[in-house]
Amino acid sequence: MTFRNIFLLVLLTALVGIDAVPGKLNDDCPNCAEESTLSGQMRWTMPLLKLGEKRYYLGIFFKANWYRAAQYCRYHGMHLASINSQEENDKLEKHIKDFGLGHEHFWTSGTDQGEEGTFFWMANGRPVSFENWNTGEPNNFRYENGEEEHCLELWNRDGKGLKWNDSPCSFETYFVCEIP
Ligand SMILES: [Ca+2]
Ligand SMILES: [Ca+2]
Repeated sequence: MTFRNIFLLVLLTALVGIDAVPGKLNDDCPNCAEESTLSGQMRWTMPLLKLGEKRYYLGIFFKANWYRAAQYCRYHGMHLASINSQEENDKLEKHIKDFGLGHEHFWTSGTDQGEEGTFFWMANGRPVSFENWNTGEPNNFRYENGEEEHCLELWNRDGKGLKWNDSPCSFETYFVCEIP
């Protein structure tokens, strides 16, 4: 195939694609939500996981340390997530797995920076009540550079699902925001 033919094929594909968009948008894009169901702020981002009055947003376009992730959520009118029940935990885990990201780490708003060993959700200021720690966590592991673990991540450490782990807050990974 000559370069010219390839060019024409690409052009034709583009034209057919444009023509097909208006009527077939939802068929072609099952994850797309109607604009009218989202606020203007969220219009161009992925749909949110809705749980009762609460909604979760997955920050998966870049990885960030805990502070940067928290700032990103705040900038967009959200907070890093809190997880307050088994139901929230299970549905959020399924949501993440459905995106094919069950092997990744995700920041939540949980932290014990204020008082070692006592975890709070920065999203709402409440102490962690429902718990889903992995075996042996939180262990406040101390690294060679002196940093200890004060920020709560979701991590499928041993194939048993997205359990909780305290991790160094400087670690850069994906994150979950929530809209209360
Ligand atoms: Ca700690
Ligand atoms: Ca840990």
